[in-house]
Amino acid sequence: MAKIETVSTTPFQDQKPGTSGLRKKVPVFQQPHYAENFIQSIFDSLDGFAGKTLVLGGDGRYFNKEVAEKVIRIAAANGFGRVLVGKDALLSTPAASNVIRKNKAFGGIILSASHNPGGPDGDFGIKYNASNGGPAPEKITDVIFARTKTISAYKIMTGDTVDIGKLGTAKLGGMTVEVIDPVADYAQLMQTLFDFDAIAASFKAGFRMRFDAMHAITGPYATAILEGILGAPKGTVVNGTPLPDFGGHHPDPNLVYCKDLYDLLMSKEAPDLGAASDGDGDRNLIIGRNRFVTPSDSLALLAANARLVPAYKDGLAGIARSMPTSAAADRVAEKLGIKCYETPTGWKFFGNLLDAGLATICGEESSGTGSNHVREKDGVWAVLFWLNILARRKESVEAIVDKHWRDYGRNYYSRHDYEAVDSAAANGLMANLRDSIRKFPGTHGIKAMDDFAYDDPVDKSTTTGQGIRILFDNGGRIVYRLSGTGTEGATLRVYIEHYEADPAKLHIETQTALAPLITLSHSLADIDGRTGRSQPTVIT
Ligand code: VG1
Ligand code: CO
Repeated sequence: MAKIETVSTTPFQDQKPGTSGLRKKVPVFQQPHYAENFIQSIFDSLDGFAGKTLVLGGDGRYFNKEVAEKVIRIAAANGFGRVLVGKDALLSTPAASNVIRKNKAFGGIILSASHNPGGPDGDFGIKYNASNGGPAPEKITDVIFARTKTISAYKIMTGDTVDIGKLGTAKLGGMTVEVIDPVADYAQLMQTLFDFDAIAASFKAGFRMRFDAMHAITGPYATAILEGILGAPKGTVVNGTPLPDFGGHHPDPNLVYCKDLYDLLMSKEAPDLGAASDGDGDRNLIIGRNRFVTPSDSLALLAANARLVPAYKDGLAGIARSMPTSAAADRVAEKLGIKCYETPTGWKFFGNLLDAGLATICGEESSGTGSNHVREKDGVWAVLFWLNILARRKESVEAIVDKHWRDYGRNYYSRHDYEAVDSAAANGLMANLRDSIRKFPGTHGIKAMDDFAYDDPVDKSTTTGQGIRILFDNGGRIVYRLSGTGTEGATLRVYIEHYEADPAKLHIETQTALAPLITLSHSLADIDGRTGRSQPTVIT
């Protein structure tokens, strides 16, 4: 018999949601009451969900099912009317966003630490998404965090079991649990957006790609859509079975963790397109034969070619990019005569712009692109967007990118990450940069410097302290910020950008083109002296 129990608990002091939900090591989440406290704190921070629908899914990483069961039991005890859960508690992040929107759910809980490693010693995460399908804005995550610090009890439905490995509907106490196919609704949505006939025809005519699902959530989605609906040859999707530890790999689709894919695309055997997605399916990597497309360029290119895609054939209302993302998209917006919004890092800041119809396409330098079709970034969507463009233009990725650079100039761009540095040292480095805001301009060709703040044009909220920007006279830029998704010490991210309009200088190796700014990025912040690191851990 199902029964509501009230369990007393004591607060944990470290449950502050970061850039995208609460992320901690698995053993932290395994502490008694840790996950329960956070889930109850989410519900305590929301009003009016009695009898309403909650969507639930995750990226399948280690501990996913256990926490999913806790969410279902706590939701039932707190009075939700229905939980819509992906089979085996699986849903990619964009698919969860779609399920929330399609079913007019009250909100959703996504279990994921995205691109962070998984497994018993890896990372886990919990994120709340609101009824628009997007990550809760800061005004909600602040309330959740405050609640985690005072919580004294949580409610949980005990007894009775629900099998979430089987499609169908069951009851837990007064709540309905509906187990849904994680892929079906998403695949259907994609078919309403893109020219599937044109893409299928290009596969039929011999177009070849490799999609690396990195043993993460997009395996089933990519297999169903690319190989199933679009008729790409079997084997197009590799590493397509989601594993709790992602096969021991780091499910971050960048050139470091997808080196095999990169090498293949640079080789004689290269297919036309290489693509990959991350742990929870919201990021994308795009590599053409012989040409890696930076995420910042990809955003600009998708925007510039949007009219080739049925869903965007009437043009874009606006573009939005996170502040560290390169200004390549700004140039496209300018030419299109539309606005380009610059937001703080994290998809939660795009939600208002999308809801208000101010932006249609959004992107981040960290391999995230998406549109108003959901309220999350969307890896498979970005790949289909590229396939649609390629099918319509019938040119190579390389040719399309080259032409874009000739038309708009090139924003050379790279991000240097210094991972797991001492937190005090990282905070000291940032504080020191903040103190230099008045001192640096006028030296080294620096035009301006600030600590980025964002005024949301829709809800009028202001978010401060979002990263130090150094702007150079020649259009170059260095940005420093600390990661809000890491779980070990601090990660310093340094974003370096240089704009080049000279047609004779469009094909320089990126790190070479950026070398003077990279050197300056070290000295201006005294990275080496303060962190003891002379080299970044990861360059993307
Ligand atoms: C990183 C990226 C950011 C992205 C966030 C979540 O955040 O820089 O652009 O939105 O990850 O992406 P941070 O704070 O570590 O720089 V995901 O795919 O991890 O949900
Ligand atoms: Co992700």
